[in-house]
Amino acid sequence: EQSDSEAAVFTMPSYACQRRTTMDNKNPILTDALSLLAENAELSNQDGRGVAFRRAAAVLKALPEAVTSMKQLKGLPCLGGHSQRVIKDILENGASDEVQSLRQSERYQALKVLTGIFGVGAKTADRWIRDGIHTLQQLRESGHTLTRTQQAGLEHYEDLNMPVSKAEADDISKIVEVVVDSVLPGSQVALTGGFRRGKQTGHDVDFLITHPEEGKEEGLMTKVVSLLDSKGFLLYQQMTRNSYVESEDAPALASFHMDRFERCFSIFKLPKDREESLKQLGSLYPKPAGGVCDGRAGEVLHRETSQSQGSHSEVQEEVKEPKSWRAIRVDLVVSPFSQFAFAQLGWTGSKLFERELRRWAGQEKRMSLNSHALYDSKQGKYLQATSEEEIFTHLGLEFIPPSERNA
Ligand code: DCP
Ligand code: MG
Repeated sequence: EQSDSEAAVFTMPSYACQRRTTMDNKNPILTDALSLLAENAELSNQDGRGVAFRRAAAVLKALPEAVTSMKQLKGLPCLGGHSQRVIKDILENGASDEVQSLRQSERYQALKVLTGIFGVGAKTADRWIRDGIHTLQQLRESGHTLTRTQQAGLEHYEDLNMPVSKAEADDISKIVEVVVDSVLPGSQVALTGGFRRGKQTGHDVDFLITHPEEGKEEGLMTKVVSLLDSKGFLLYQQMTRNSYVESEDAPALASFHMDRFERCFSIFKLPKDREESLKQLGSLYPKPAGGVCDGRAGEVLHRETSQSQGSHSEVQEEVKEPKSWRAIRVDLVVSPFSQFAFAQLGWTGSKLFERELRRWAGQEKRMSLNSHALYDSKQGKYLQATSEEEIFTHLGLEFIPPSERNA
């Protein structure tokens, strides 16, 4: 009924944290093109341009319908000249020459391959490309010294570049829950990152761990990681203090608590067979009957085990050995309970949503937000919060649930 010239003119607020962005993207061709330009800018150390393209893509992701004509875009924020040119090309010709030739360029493809190695960023990849290295084979033969992280990344390249499914994320959740609960009963484990936003696949699995008694979480990361390791679940791990605490705010505090590791980048070794995960958990599962701690995680595992028993075949295992496990990137973050809401908000993403929240706080409210706290410069004090909802309220924003933070 609506002719092209009458098509709705869209409007929307300019910060991504003022908008609801679900996984249901009505403009995937346009947003893929703009995301590719963003990615290329980021890989070329042009972060400003990268953000501009990310913002433009995010605006289109939040639209209720597919764009059919340039006229509809008049009232929209964040669409600069370059982005508009790309959108126009795609609307008129079905594709953008600029994006097509970028996608096919040798440099872009080499950047993709090399930064696909865990531990390799844009700068390293750029240096290698200038040394004539464009492929993994060339890198292996070059004799370049690799960091421990990069060695692990190269070794598990194929697995780590295969998207992680929600089912795999759930399997890992159960393992992490059982291990964390056995190290410190009463701890809470929450899935964050893309899976919390409802994504069906991800490049890694992100967890946030805390304990309702403030202070009990100290030293937890070290214990969790060493138990996971001793049970054979880790191929690689690197524990760090949060860079914010270390570099800016409280170096003295960080070194005072000797064991305040807050973050762990790891590569999980996930058995493809759930039964095998149970065997590996050994005495941690099932929980001893009548134990003090609740066996919630254990129960879930138990139920799924009895379901999978029918398909389990010992004969198959003896025929040639296909790899019985898969490497998956897992990030663990430990947060004191008093900071948990800030950590949840800060680690759920999307990356652009986070960036826009911080920009909103600074530019519109003279506040400073990170994954530990919210500081109000006007009142000269920190604002406490025990839920994400409260933080949105402090910021003067309508609450946006995780499933609508897919900017
Ligand atoms: N995060 C951030 N800044 C960083 C790293 C992470 O703000 N430098 C936050 C936002 C991310 C979340 O942590 O959404 C998790 O980071 P990921 O890189 O794992 O991103 P996602 O989980 O959103 O996506 P993917 O599915 O690719 O893992
Ligand atoms: Mg993630």
